[in-house]
Amino acid sequence: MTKRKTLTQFLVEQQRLEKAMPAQLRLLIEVVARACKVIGHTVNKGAISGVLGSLDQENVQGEVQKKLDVISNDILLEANEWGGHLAAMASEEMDTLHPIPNRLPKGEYLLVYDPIDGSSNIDVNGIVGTIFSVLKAPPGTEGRDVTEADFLQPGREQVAAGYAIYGPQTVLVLTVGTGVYAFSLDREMGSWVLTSEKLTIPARTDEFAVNMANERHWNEPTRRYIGELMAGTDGPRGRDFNMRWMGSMVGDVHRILTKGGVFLYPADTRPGKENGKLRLMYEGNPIAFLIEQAGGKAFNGTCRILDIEPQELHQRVPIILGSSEEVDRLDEMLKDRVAA
Ligand code: AHM
Ligand code: MG
Repeated sequence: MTKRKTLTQFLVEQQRLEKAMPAQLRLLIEVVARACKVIGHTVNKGAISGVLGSLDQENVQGEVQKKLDVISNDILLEANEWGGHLAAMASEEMDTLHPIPNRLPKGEYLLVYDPIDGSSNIDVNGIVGTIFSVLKAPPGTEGRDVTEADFLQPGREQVAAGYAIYGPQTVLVLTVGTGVYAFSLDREMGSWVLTSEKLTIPARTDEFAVNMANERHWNEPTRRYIGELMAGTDGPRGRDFNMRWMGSMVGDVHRILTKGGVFLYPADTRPGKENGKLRLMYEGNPIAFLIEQAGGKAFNGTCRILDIEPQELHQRVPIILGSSEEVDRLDEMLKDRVAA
């Protein structure tokens, strides 16, 4: 049997061969990966350990929190607090940032995460995941308290990003800016093993992922673009497209990283949905980094997601990403509208 590389071996090699990564970052990624292992185990136990269902409380975005949202948030907090690699953390499930307490050693990185992406899938045994993004604390933050403003860096500044997907297999997908790598969890060995290298998204695809129930709220070019895909061989595209919607961005993105496709959670006209549903700092940015590293494109309808200057920790962002031919086509249609 072929001996596969573990995550640790991979990270040490990256550090040595490509000089891509300081040791602190390597250790930080290992801690996050270990926490994802624990979250995966907790998700897997489900009803047996009583973690399904909702809590009688909402997060800062007014969404009812699931028990697993909060449990997974705490797993990441506890795992990362004492390692000495971080200055602060922030997540979808916390109103504001979580500084590393003064009694513990501090490091130079900021960790932002969505502990459970696709929360509505938890109780139905659907795909869920954990998304994370690593930034450097800006110079000058040593010796003072980190603030929310320190987190508000454009996504192109990320030094690492990834997700863990808890599906039929548990897989960690990672970039440190040198391509996209996937590690499967070997439960018998308890380790992440490298199973795919340099994931690449084909430019051309016949698949799209969007919540069609929102169609009537989209702007005209977005409706027209999806209409063309739906028209298949009878429409201007001259070929049939297939649709998939998992209710979990991690699930849809994993499919795109595996075989291509385009994913949209666009802006719409409903109050509060002007910037779509998904959040920039812990959903849009890390996923956009992965998609670009795999040769795909990620934009918000007017610019590259990674170039957005964030204004708030929890701000939302319209998302269009995946195979470049499709992202470019919708980009052109949206530009025509602005020019008209
Ligand atoms: P969450 O982080 O609260 O789970 O919300 C994000 C999820 C994405 O994973 C997914 O693409 C989207 O919300 C699904 O939304 P919808 O309810 O419109 O299907
Ligand atoms: Mg979530």
